[in-house]
Amino acid sequence: MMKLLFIHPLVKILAVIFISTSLQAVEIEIQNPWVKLPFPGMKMTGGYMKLINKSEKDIRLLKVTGDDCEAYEIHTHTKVEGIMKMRQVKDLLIKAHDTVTLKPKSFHIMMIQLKEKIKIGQLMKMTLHFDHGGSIEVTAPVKKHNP
Ligand SMILES: [Cu+2]
Repeated sequence: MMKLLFIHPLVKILAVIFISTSLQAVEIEIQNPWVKLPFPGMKMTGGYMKLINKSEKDIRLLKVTGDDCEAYEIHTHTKVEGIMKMRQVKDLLIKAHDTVTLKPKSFHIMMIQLKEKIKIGQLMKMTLHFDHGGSIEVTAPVKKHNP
């Protein structure tokens, strides 16, 4: 009897989370996700993709999580005193009906301290977390460069 009382509310909570996640997933479409093969000996690389906002409202990418490296950061590439530098940003805005492309020398997901050596064709899973509580799981193949 006690067991039933404890399990029941948890099942309910999980169901609510699942529904809100799948609703949000419809509003952002992910195209052509890929992860760059790191330079030999490097444990850091970039994740890239096209983010298409199909909704009436602005949506922000707040953070990225996954199991393949120690940390995922949202980075931009900006020119500081004539030199291109990477900088972490707190979020990434995708305006209503707009598209943001993460690509080399531009916005990217910095994958820091890869746990294992990765190879071309390997599939990397990461979860993108947006404001309004939605998230999307992305599977990105490892490529040498964007085709
Ligand atoms: Cu970076």
